[in-house]
Amino acid sequence: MLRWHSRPRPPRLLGVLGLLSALLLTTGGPAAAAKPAPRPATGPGTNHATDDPFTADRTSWWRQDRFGMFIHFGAYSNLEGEYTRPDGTVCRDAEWIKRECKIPNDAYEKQAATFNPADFDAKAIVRAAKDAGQRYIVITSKHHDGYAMWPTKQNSWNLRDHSAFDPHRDILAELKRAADAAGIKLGFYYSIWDWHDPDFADPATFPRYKKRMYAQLKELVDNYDPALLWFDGEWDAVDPVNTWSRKDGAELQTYLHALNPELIVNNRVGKRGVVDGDFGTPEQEIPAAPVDGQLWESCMTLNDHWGFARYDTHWKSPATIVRNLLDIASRGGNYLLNVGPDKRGRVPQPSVDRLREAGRWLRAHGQGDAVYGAGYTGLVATPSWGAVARRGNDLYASVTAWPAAGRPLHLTAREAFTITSARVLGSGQRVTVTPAGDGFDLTPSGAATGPVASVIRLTVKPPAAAPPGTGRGLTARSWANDTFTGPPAVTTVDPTVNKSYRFDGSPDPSIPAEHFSTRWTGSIQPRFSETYTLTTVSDDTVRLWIDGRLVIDSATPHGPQTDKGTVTLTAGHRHDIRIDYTQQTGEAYMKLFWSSPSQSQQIVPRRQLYAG
Ligand code: FHN
Repeated sequence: MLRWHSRPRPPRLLGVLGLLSALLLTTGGPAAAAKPAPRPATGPGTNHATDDPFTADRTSWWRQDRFGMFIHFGAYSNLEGEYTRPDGTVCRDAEWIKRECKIPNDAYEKQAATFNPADFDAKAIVRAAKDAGQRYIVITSKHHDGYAMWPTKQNSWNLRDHSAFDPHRDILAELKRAADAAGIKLGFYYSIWDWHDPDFADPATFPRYKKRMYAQLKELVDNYDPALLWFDGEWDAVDPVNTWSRKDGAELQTYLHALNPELIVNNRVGKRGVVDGDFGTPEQEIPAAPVDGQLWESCMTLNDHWGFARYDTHWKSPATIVRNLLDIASRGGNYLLNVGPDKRGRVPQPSVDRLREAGRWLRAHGQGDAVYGAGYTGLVATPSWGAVARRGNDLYASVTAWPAAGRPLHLTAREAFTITSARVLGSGQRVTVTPAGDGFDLTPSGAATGPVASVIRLTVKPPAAAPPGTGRGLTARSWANDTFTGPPAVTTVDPTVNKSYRFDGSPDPSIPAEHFSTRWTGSIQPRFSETYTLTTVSDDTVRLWIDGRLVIDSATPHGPQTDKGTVTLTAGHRHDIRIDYTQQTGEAYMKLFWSSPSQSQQIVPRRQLYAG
């Protein structure tokens, strides 16, 4: 049993003055009037999928902004990456230093009591993010060591009650005010895994920990109004044992969206799955292609540590930062790049300098258009010489290997389209565009515009599109059994096939959460005459036919998974579609996405689906 700290503080018996000071000192102004949290919808008939993160207004800013600043800052920062043991040996780590250096609890608490980030300058941090072109910030509110960076009322292991810091300050409130003033979104990282709370480690007392965790998250949402919650520490672990489950994640998502339906949440709220939260979180890596069935954000360190480590000078170059960002944006992802402030709260100058250089490239010649609001284009294949992102009817070819004089850059087209103009951003040089083989040859007539990357903006005439459809959705027949047996219990018209039933939901209040099935029928109407990729996210089974041909056959019961099939469709034509879906036990999901060279990945929209 981990008994690291005095048990969480019981509600303080505050006198009037104490209560008044507590109200005045709470973050973000007077404490929100106590109001009962709205009761989240659960139970049979509930579908927890309220929108398509790929197209929802709720996620629009996140999908446009592309580039964010991660900040790892906590009690561990006070050690600056080094701990000298009583025997004089030195142990090194950053945010894991308590664990990796086996620091005794009392020694870690003793050092935390000296933590005084007096030089934490929220305005300077926000300015550094803006100078870098980072349009949102995610700061650790509580890492695995359990130390809260705001004046939580749930325990005394926090920056207000256990530090040498000015008790009248609140760095999260300061950062919120500075971010709002600068038009930058603010999110909070929150570790589920908690090395400090004595109730975390024991399954018997874990519910008490969860109660405090929910209360802390409510404090963060109510007092700071974050745009995003970035969970971590969801994995199965020992010392302390981490019993966080998929069901815990499902319940927490429901709770959070009852607090604020606009919140964006990452997939580590659950167990880092395709159905958890709004986006996937590859770490220290860049996926080779768009991720099926989920938005994604690649998070990385700027050196080799998340938290501050005074000896770590292995900084990424501005060129690496920009090229990573271009690759990520061209595959439809976001880039969350980290800084680790030192024990005084200062962001290391080498971080600020490199980020500023990256921002300078983004601001030069409008090159940021290759990132902000840009995304994956299925029209062309990823070239060997750089990355290509699409933004409306412009393709941004970011060239990191400029060709020798007179030599072409080849672009492989996946679908017939025409290029109506080509211009190197920041240069007046002519670019010759020649149809060649399976695409085009782009031949510049001058030099690269710089050592990092040169951007050629190609304005294209995309493949013809049929007008938007007038559909209202597919006919959905659901049975209270998983064999489609007997007359359907309920028949509806579903605007989309976008179902997150999780553990408690079902198609109708009359249908239990387990052992049910749904058959969707009707027609699907593409806007382009192209080869479409249909992607399902399902649990437990799915089979999908187009015009009577079986395109997806995933009939072996499974957990949440993606399956894909391709089919050539004709613009404006209504192709028959049938989907047979079964839920047996446990979680239940069924989502239908499509994509094509001209269509980025999305839940198939209502207007392109017709009942039948
Ligand atoms: O253990 C943490 C680590 O300290 C850091 O916070 C990263 C950032 O995403 N997440 C976990 C490792 O995956």
